[in-house]
Amino acid sequence: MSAGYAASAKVTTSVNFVAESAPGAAPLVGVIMGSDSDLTVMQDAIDVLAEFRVPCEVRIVSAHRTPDVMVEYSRTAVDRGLRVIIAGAGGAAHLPGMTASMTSLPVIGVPVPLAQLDGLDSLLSIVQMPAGIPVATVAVGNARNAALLAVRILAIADPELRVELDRFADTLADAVREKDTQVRDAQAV
Ligand code: RP5
Repeated sequence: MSAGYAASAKVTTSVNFVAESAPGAAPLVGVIMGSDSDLTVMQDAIDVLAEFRVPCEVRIVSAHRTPDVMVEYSRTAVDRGLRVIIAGAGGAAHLPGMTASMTSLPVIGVPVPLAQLDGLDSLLSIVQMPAGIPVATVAVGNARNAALLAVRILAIADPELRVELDRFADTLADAVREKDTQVRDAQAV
C-alpha cells in the first residue's frame, strides 16, 4: 500500500464557498457543476484532488440559470491559473460543452444521473460534441475518474505527481491481488 498518496487535507464543501484541498495554494483545477444537487456525485472528484493534494476550487455554475457566470468563469479560467476544468451536469447537460467552447483548457465532463433516464441523457448531452470543441467525457456518475484524469494531465509537467499516480496504481493492483488470493483461498477449502 502507498503511504504517500493517501495523505490528504479533509475538504469540506459548501455551495457558498471555494473548497481548497491545499489551503492557500492557487487552484489548478476548477470543479464546476450545474446545481448543488450535483454535489453528491461531484464530491468524489473533490476528494480525489484532495488525496493528491491538488488545489481546486468548487463552484456552482449553471449553463441555463446563470449563463453570464458561466461565460465569465470560462473566459477568465486561464488567466486565473487553472489548468483543467472538471464540469458535471445532468439532464440537458450543456455546462461542460459550453465551458469548453470558451476556454482552451482541457474540460472533463461528468454526466450526472438524474431520477429519469439513468444518466443516459446527461451522457449523450456531454459526449456528443461537434468536431473542434472536445470534452473528455467520463462514465455516468464517475467523478472519481474525472479527477484522476485531471491529475494525469497535471502530472505531465509534475514528476512528483507522476510518482504519486504510480503509487496509486500500485494500490489498485495490490487490492486486486488480495481479492484474488481471497477467492482462491475460499475455493481451496
Ligand atoms: C442541471 O440540471 C444540473 O446540472 C442538475 O444536474 C440538473 C437539475 O438541477 P436542479 O433542478 O436539481 O437544481 O442543470
